[in-house]
Amino acid sequence: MKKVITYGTFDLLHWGHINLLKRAKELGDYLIVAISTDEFNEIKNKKAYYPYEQRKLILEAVRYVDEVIPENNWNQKAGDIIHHDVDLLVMGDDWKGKFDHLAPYCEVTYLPRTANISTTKIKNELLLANAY
Ligand code: C2G
Repeated sequence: MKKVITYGTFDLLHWGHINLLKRAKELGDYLIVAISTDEFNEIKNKKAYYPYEQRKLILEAVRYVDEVIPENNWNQKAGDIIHHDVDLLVMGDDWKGKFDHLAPYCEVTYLPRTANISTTKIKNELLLANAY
């Protein structure tokens, strides 16, 4: 069984996230998503709209996702790969090159980001829409 892992905040889950999860699952048989905790998001300077428990609940409802684990820090990936017996790490290509150091532990693949959608875009457009 080919196990795939990916990492992210996955706030205000949108079709760009779904495209990533779908493609990641298609590259293996089992997809683990390590979702950033609220504490780790502070370190990432990201303020998620939904707290961790809600983002986890939503992700667990996605057909492509087999397991959700917490992402607590930048340094847990090698341990996760070993502990969960992961064969492939998948990330959007805004991260291209950033995880190549994990190649000794598993395959690393970067997939093209989905254009014209992001959590920031959603927030900004909602702000504008309600500004006038
Ligand atoms: N993504 C995408 N297309 C978009 C938006 C996001 O393919 N339009 C991908 C990102 O490249 C990432 C995943 O969806 O692989 C999750 O995106 P974020 O929630 O923004 O994750 P990020 O904050 O980049 O956290 O240790 C890694 C970090 O936790 C990644």
